[in-house]
Amino acid sequence: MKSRLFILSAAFFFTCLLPATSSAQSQEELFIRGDVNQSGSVNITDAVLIFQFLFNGKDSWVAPCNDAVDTNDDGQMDMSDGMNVMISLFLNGAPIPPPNVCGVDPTADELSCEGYPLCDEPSAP
Ligand SMILES: [Ca+2]
Ligand SMILES: [Ca+2]
Repeated sequence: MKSRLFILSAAFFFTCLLPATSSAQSQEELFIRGDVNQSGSVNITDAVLIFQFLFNGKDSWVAPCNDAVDTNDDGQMDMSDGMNVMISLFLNGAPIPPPNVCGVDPTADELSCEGYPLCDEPSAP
């Protein structure tokens, strides 16, 4: 009887608790906001990629980290994100919100970051 209880408890643990733990970790993906192409810096190429993504559709290019595309940190991926990069770079606009070096998203939103290998490297910026 005790062994059945143990097996049921172990099955409950592995089916219910472990997936919740791994999903919580994926929300803490490190990234650099605005560095869409993961080059280590934010420049005009990132703005071009954002516009390409928006105008040509997801078939033209898939953003691996939607949080990096959301350059104004409003929880949406739209034209204002590409414009925000251009204004920040060329018109002395407000700086792009953090994280400006590898870090987690300080604000809660529906966007995810499925992969940002640049920040996984030991000498990440
Ligand atoms: Ca970049
Ligand atoms: Ca946005």
